[in-house]
Formats: sequence, C-alpha cells, structure tokens
Amino acid sequence: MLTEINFDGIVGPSHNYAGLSAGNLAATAHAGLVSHPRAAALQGLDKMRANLAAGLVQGILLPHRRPNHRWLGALSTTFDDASPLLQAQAMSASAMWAANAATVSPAPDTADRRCHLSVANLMTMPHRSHEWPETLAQLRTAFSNDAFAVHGPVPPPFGDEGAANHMRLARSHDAPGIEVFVYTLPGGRFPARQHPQSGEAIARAHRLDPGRTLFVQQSDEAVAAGAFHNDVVAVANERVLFAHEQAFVDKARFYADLYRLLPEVEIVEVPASEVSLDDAIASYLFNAQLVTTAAGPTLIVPAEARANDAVWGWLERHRAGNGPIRRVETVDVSQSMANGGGPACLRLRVVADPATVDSRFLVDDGKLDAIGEVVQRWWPAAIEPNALGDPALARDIAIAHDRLLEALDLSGYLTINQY
Ligand code: SUG
Repeated sequence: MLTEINFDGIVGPSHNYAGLSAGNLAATAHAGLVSHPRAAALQGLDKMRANLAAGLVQGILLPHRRPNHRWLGALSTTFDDASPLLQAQAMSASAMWAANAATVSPAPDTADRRCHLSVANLMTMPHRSHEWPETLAQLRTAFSNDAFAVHGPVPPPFGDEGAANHMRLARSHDAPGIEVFVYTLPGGRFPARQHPQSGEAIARAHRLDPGRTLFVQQSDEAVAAGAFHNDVVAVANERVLFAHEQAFVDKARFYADLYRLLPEVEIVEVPASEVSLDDAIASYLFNAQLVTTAAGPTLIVPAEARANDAVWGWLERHRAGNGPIRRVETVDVSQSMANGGGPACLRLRVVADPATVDSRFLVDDGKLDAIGEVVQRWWPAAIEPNALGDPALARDIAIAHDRLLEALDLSGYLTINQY
C-alpha cells in the first residue's frame, strides 16, 4: 500500500557552524559558534521517535563520510594541506538536511507508475556540491526495487536543491497529484539556488503529465529576507497548501491553477500583517512537517515557532477557527535550526509501499535506540570552530561513521566516484 514515508537525515558527527551558506541568515549568524554534534543527532532521533508515535512510517538517510577526501583529491589537495575554508567545506555535515537530497515524484504521478527520484546537484554552495555522489549511492541502495527509478543529477550550471523547492498536492497521498516546482531567478541580494531549468528537466525525467505540473517563481522579497529555499515560506500536504502571503511572485495565477487542477485544494495563507516575512523566517513556521495523522492534518513546528508571539498567536487563532490544520506539535531541533535547518529540512518525503524499500533504511523504536547508543558513544560532544582542521578530529569522525554503518549493516554500501 502506498503511504508517505519520511526519511530523516541522521546528523553526522562533524556537525559544525562554519557559516558556509550565504543567504541562509541563521547559518551566517551562528558562524564560529561551538557545535554539539551528539546533542544534534539525539535531537534528530527524538523527532523521529515522535513521528513514529504519531503513527507515521519513518526512514533514515545516512551521514556522509567526512572529511570528503575524494573531493579534496579532485581539487588536487589533501585534508592536511587544504586551506581552512576547504577543510570546513570537506567536513560539512550538511547532508543531514534530507529535503535537499532529491526530488521525488510518487508513482501515481508518473507515466510509468514508478516512483522517480532525482538526486540534487546542490551546485550553488561548494560545501554541498560534493554531497550528491554519496546521496545517489544511498538512494540506489534504499530504492533498488523496480517500483523506483533513481536518476543522476541535473548537470551544471543549472542549480537544483531537491525537494525543498518542490511541493505535491493531491486528494490523498496515493492519488494522482499536482507537482509544483518552485524556482528562483538570479540578480537579487543572495544566490538563487533553484534554477527553473532544473525543475523542467526533472519533470521530463520523471515523466510527469505537463498538464498537472506547475512551475512557480519564488518572490525576490522572500529570498532577500532569507528564504533560501521555498520550504522556508511554504509547505504542502495532500489537499492543503500552507504558505506565506509573500512567498510567490504571481500567487493569483498559482492559486487559480491549483483550484482548476485540484478543486478540493485548501489554501491556508498567512498574511504579512499578522506574521511578517522576518518572523516567519526567524521562527521557521513554514519549515514544518505538515503530515496526515489519525488526529487530522498536523503541523510539526520547531520550538522557535512557539517562542515567537506573532507566529504562535496566528497558529492558536487558526486552530480555534477550525482551520484545516488540526494539531500543532513542537520539536526541539535547535542544533540544526542554528544552521538554518528546521523539521522539514531534515526529512525527505517518499510516497511508496514500505515493503519495496530496503529495510535497512526504515526504523522503529528499537533501531532508533541502537542508533542512539552509537551516537552517545562515538559522536563528539562539541566541536570548536578552530578545530575543524584537526587531523585527530577527522579521525574520530571517520571512526564514528564506521560504527554507525556497522550498526545498521550498511558498511558496504557503494559510493559512486564521479571524479
Ligand atoms: O543549505 N545549511 C543548509 C540548510 C539547509 C536547509 N534545508 C532546507 N531548507 N530544506 C543550507 O544552507 C549551513 C552549513 C554551514 O554554514 O556550515 C548549511 O549548509
């Protein structure tokens, strides 16, 4: 049976605050702070436990091997000889934000009725541009069943940041959907990471019906205010679109297209007069997991949303007014939030039959406990910003990674060498 599975990225042992993502205001503001990889990974595991308790099917994606010696080799250097910036880029734990791993089109939307996944090239940010080969290896392992088609990345210079800029609306997860590709255009204050050509290429690769596929431009003011991905200002689930008033350039046309293609759509728009773009971005109200549970549509927001009076007030009024979002849950992912990654960034949604997924990538409470034990034992408690180039730290991180893969019986998964 087709169901939504959330695959969360396990926070890797090298989690740090190097301030590498221009336009990501949280990451820039926290550059140089001491990070806490162990706490970060445990926060992520607790979020997954809460999802399991809510009756959701939960999967994982693995942290990547760090430092990335292959990438440094392709740049004709080594970890010891590299500049501090290259060392930080090679050490990045940014693969934890699984929403940037790939774009996913579930089987009911595709001409061949397979679930298609395209790995994201993440080419705009150097520290993320070397994620895709290892992500692709994981996707090819997790989704090797014929029910899936896994694609390589869109070639540069077309930037693609995966599901963070893609939304799907449908009567129910297992019904044919409307797929929405949100893009940004260059020329603004911050880099435009999602180019329109990427979404167009992915829609072709996934064999989507052009009549049920929309391409929508994110507003420049949202990018300028720090919405470096669409999922910072909008999220969709089944019939519900939850978005900030200023998220899109031409919302009238977008909404009209949605009403035409999916008459039962419910658009929940938050007006700027009630929650400013700045409040929305600082609190990550929209970087929530909007999920279907027995209690109805549930919004899983970061604790920062509760701490913001304008945001929490809006959510309370929405619930009191019987709006489509029936429940709001908060989670503590503060270690990830400080790098600009909320609950939605940490997960990749895949609508599929869980029986067709490699079971090593699916978790229950027992497996989360086992992962927690590895994290407690092997993940560094803290990383000082100036320790990122320390060879002893690099060694410890590699050992921690080995221990996790052993615990999950995934030591042998293939890494694709694209260099
Ligand atoms: O790409 N942060 C990530 C955050 C990604 C959030 N994902 C979604 N919105 N779906 C990024 O900007 C910070 C790393 C650093 O600066 O060291 C970072 O890469």
